[in-house]
Amino acid sequence: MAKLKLTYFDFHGGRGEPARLALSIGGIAFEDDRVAFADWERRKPDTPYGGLPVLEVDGQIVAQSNAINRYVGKLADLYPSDPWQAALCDEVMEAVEDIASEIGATFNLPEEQKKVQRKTLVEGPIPFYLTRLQQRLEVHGGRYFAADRLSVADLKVFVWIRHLRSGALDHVPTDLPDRVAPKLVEHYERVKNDRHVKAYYVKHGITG
Ligand SMILES: N[C@@H](CCC(=O)N[C@@H](CS)C(=O)NCC(=O)O)C(=O)O
Repeated sequence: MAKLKLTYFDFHGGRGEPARLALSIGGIAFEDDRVAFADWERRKPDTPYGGLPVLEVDGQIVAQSNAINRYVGKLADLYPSDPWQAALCDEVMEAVEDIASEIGATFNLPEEQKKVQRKTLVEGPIPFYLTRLQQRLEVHGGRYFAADRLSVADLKVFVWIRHLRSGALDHVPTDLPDRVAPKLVEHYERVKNDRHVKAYYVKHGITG
């Protein structure tokens, strides 16, 4: 078995969390390398594109969260083998990436600008992606985004909804997903209640 090291920031969310979850669900041993924000400037030049996550596999590095998600999804049997279902899984991960990038662009703005930009996101792009993802979920049976079973796409959406509802995003109402995409919140609960996902958060001391 290859030796895996997944490097991401030291919090329970973001672009690295779906891969952490997938590896844990699959029972695949990996080094969970968590970078403290204070160490990031020093470590940034060692990454291929100046961002995290990165995954080291037997000493070789792969970057880009969705490439990592696909790779670990294959290892953990959380990525569809059927090409069409795989495309549906990819579609959803890229859609989350689109809106996550828009939200990410507000992180380092001065407070007033951040407030304005987040208000714009709350009035347009965030509800847009929530409702469209909900539609795509329903088109494909309403339970999971691809192949009617848990995949890395579900984990990526789960992590995004968890972030939106967490209160960690200033100026984004925590009840936004519940108001505009209740079926997506049901999906979030479905993933959250998966026994492996539950066990992962219990192991990390996170409840609720
Ligand atoms: N397209 C990349 C984006 C990577 C990215 O921007 N990651 C953020 C964390 S979620 C980051 O490293 N931010 C710190 C920085 O850009 O200096 C991916 O999907 O992995």
